[in-house]
Amino acid sequence: MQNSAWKKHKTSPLLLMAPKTPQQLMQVAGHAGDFRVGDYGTMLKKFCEREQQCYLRLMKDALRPFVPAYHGVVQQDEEDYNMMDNLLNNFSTPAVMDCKMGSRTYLEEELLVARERPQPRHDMYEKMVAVDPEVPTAQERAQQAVLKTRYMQWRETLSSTSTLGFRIEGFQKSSGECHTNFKRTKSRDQVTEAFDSFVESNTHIVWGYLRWLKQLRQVLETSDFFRAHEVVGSSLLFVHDWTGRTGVWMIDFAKTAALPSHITVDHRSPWVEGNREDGYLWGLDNLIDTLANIMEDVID
Ligand code: I3P
Repeated sequence: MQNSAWKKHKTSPLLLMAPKTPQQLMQVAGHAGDFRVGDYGTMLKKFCEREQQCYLRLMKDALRPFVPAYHGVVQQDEEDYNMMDNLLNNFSTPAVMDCKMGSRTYLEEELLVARERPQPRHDMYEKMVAVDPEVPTAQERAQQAVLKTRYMQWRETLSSTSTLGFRIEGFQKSSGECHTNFKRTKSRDQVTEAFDSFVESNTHIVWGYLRWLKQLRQVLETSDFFRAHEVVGSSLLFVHDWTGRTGVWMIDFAKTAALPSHITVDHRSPWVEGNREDGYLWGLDNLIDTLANIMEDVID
């Protein structure tokens, strides 16, 4: 359910978990291996202190209804895990989609590290040339490696992250059919097409999602947590099932950083290094407009 990296492992962790029951169908995306099924309808995600700090604050924030309930740290096989509610518990064979929010997918501090201690990565070079062999520079080709920030920026401009402030990472329909090939899904039309496929053209579901997203936007505008954080690499988890039930939750706070008290962000302004803007609300505005357009096209 948390995090976003089925792309890393090619196969959706959802499939790895053989989702036969709602309890098992719990991870739409995420670094495979980071998740476990917990007791009493919970899920466990590999411990990350930054994420724990976020959840502790979120449990006392206006955003609480829009995040999984957090239940503290548990140990399994000598590993620490953050324990939280499995958001899919109340759905019947749900369909799930992971949408990564924001106009930037790496933290400013990652840029600084990349400058001070550059560590070009071969795995990211390979992922890059698999999509477009023309992209690496002569130097990157010689090294057969690229910096992570360079890779992340390239992914942003290739997808709708840079143009719309969000991108579809992947989805799984209730049939189990999995779609993860969205690296080049960039235009509003392409996003609309993908979304329409996810909801199987069911406008009742689109309507449900729109209501959730508009409520979320209202709450974000008042949230103390949101005001005080740079929210990067966080996703919205969309869930619906055949009964028409829908839900949207914010997940994955491993790269959400508290802002120094002298910095304020509006989450809509363009990012320039140092201003810490993440484009989260800009993306949410565009996501809402995109879904609203689907509804208008149906009504027209
Ligand atoms: C991955 C994606 C993830 C990122 C991961 C990338 O690329 O950008 O968000 O994890 O970095 O490999 P892709 O989607 O193209 O597979 P983080 O957000 O946690 O940094 P990683 O390989 O260092 O985990």
